[in-house]
Amino acid sequence: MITLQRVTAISLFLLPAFLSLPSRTATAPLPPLDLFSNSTCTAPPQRKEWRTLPPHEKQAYLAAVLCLQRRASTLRPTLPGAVSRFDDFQGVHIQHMETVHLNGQFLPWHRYFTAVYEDALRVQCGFGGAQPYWDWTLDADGVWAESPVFSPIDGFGGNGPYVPCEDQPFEAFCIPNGTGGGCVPDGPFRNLTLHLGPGQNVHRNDHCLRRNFHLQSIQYWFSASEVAQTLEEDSYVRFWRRLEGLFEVHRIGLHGAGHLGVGGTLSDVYSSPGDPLFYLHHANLDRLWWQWQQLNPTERLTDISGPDSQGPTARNVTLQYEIDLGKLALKVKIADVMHIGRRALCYGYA
Ligand SMILES: [Cu+2]
Repeated sequence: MITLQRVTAISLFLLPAFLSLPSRTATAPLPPLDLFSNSTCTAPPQRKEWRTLPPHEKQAYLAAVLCLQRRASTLRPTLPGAVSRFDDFQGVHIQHMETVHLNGQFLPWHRYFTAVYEDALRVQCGFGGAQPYWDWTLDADGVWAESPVFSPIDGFGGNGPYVPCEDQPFEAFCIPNGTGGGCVPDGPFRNLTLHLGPGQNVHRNDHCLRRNFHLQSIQYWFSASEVAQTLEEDSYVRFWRRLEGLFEVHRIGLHGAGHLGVGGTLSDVYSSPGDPLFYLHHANLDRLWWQWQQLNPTERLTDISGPDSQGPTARNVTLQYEIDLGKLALKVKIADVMHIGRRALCYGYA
């Protein structure tokens, strides 16, 4: 069980140290990304599985992510520790984590969040492709560490060296029985400095990207039968609940298994988008939602439900419910993101 309270305590404990860091030059804020500015969708870009991309497309994607990590943050008034545009996305996830997980907004919110990230790679970093996804089931039967997504040459780098949980700086998000825990030692993100996190911290706190592969999560959950049974659920609520899972070892679902199977930064429920693999993992979850919708489009392109929070005053999520990405993007209604090839969105899955 991941203990969230621990991290808040750690963040408060470290706060004075953040305040003494030199501040960066402020930049004029950009308007939020507007995915409606070109709302016709005639040739939707096709999102592909990472290993099917030719080498030059992999390099183009990795270069765009590195570029986003160099672009200046525009959300510093609300995210004091953000340095880069990449941090802005991580920070918005931190700020919204508690209202967009374990509730009915989970899939639409992350669908829109990933699409806005993809849009930022294009608009701010000249990326000409589509957001790739990672079908982890292709790696679960083989040697996880040898997955093409972990390639140090044309992937995201591999596991951190072994560090026991008690020796890791952010023990609250450390999974027992992990095989790593240290900083990612190779690949394009080996020198990545994360500025926000861990946990809910949005003040400057430079640290490395960590991974801590947890093989039991993968072997148990990333099976063809778990995917098939998830797709067989007959309502949005049942499908979403099974897919998202809970933050518990025995009910982590496909979503939780990706976060915990990679571990380290990606297992931090608040600041997991610090690992660029977050977006490939969530694109694959989105692909499964889209597959599920396509099994019965008449009903499922409008099927949305579930509570909008975890508290006793929760309302029911409807198609009219607004998805809030803070100042990252304009608000849209859930109805606007139910179909990936129309309206605010414009992509497909190959
Ligand atoms: Cu999330």
